[in-house]
Amino acid sequence: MRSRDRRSFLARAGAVGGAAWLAGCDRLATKSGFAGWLGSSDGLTERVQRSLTARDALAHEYDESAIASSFRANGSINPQAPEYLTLRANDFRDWRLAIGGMVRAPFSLSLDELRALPARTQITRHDCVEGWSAIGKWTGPLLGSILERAGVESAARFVVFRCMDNLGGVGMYYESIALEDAYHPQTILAYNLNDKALPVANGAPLRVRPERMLGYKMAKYLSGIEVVDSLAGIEGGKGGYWEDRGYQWFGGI
Ligand SMILES: Nc1nc2c(c(=O)[nH]1)N[C@H]1C(S)=C(S)[C@@H](COP(=O)(O)O)O[C@H]1N2
Ligand SMILES: [Mo]
Repeated sequence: MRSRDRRSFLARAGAVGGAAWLAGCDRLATKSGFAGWLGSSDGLTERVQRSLTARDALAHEYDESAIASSFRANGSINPQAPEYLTLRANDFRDWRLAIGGMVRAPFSLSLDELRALPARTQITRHDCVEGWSAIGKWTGPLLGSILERAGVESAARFVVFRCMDNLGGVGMYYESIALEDAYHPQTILAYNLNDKALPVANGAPLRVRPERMLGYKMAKYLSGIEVVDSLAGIEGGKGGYWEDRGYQWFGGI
């Protein structure tokens, strides 16, 4: 990133974080007593976790020697949606990632274009709520740099990830994170796992890695990224495939 870009990137990240924090305080101040707190446990978990750990704290990064010999795959591991099979048959040469919603300049990127961007590599531990962990090495551009290029509108609050699989049930997999977590310095769009193109089982051609979050937040098989100000009108309205089925939205670790 050029230093001018970097400065505006940091200013943007700060502005978003500050606004979200103030909104949180506001909610706290206007709630009448403890019952109000309990009534919104998801918001409570998010607030408590955010206050106990610095918002921009980094996930631990490991040495090469810690990398798991084979990275476990979970959830969808072999999507059968016709659109996905067509893209896969041609090694994703016709796939593009669409960036849209509340941005000034929507655009899309091919896999080659993504691979040409400045990238970050990080060796981190993936924690699934089903009770397993695995350490892997991920490479790809910062999500923040992509958002910066699109120009996020000031009223936007969340980034929604659209996926190309449906876990065999109704509704496609999707996920969402707060803008401040999208600008985290370890939130990347990964096209490589352990220095090789992402295998189909782990999300080919592209997945998101918000490293301070649980496994289900790490959406695989991305087709698009949408910037929004509310999650209410999307699918089940809870911000993600598993959230619509009862998982907690924030998913921070
Ligand atoms: N599109 C999509 N993304 C997904 C899932 C899925 O089923 N579909 N499963 C989630 C869950 S619960 C976990 S633990 C991780 C698993 O990632 P892995 O297959 O690379 O281990 O992906 C997450 N992202
Ligand atoms: Mo998971």
